[in-house]
Amino acid sequence: MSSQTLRAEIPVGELLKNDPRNWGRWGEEDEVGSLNFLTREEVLRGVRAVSSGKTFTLQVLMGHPQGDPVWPGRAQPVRINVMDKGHYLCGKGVPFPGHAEYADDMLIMYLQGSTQYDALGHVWCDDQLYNGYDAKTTAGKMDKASVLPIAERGVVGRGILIDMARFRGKDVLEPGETFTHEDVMKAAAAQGARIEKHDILVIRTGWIGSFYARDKVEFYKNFIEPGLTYSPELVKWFHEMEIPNLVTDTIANEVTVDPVSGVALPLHNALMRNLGVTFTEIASLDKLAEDCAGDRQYSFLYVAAPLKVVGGTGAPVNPVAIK
Ligand code: UVW
Repeated sequence: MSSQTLRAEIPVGELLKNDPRNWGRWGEEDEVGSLNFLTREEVLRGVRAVSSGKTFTLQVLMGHPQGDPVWPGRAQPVRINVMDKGHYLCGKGVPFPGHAEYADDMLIMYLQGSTQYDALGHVWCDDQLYNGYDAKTTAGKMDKASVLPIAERGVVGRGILIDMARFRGKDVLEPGETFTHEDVMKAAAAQGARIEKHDILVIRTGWIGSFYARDKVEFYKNFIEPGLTYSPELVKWFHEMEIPNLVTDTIANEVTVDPVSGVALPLHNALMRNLGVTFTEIASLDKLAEDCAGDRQYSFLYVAAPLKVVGGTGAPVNPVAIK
């Protein structure tokens, strides 16, 4: 997180002090939060959303020729070949009995440097993570509320796409453009869709899709993404709707700095830390959105499981939407 973007006017804990929390709701040892709402019945509700069998993968490319969208200050993923035909040609290939040859490579990246799930403990305030875990448990690796329990559980349920960019008549929302839960419901109504309790909420802004066509210096200059903006009413709505997972095509799932309070990323604390809503960021939603606009079917079975990284603050994922 770039410190230059942080200019909180009030402490985030103070801003959120009257908001609801789900701490203890699923026991003192819980580490998957609102994913507990995704029961077997919810999986079957997701399956009932499938009608055509069309599938869409929602991860961005890793190693795109135009660069990969990452939070300012995070390095690009680097993939390195450590074995290929070139090694054999210059006598450095590993000889196998029978003369089979192979290519091999490695990837160095931020675990949050692609489409990814945040661990519930990824962001905190007042020295406490989701469920009240001590922030000192993050030292060295995340001993509590890491991405691993999310990875082991997996995320399956009914997803619904809200195409906020299309609703506003744009290809992509403006930098810093905000929207509320009420806008989300209005966009759903305009789509002829209804957000149901326990839906996995997938919101398209067009932002990540636009990244590849933009000048990168411009993209990162005065970096401020469009997105949902904090209000107590929005938090109450997420709480009452029991939303298990928020998926967006932005790097951080919310407007970078709340224009009212000046707090950076307050929803990471209000939704993820306090309610246990899992965050999926940097999703690629343009193809899915195009198809939904075509057949007017905005709901689908959503299936995802991040990589099982022990102690990880997050992990890459390639979610699949099945219509
Ligand atoms: C930051 O650390 C900025 O948050 P995220 O990776 O969740 O976007």
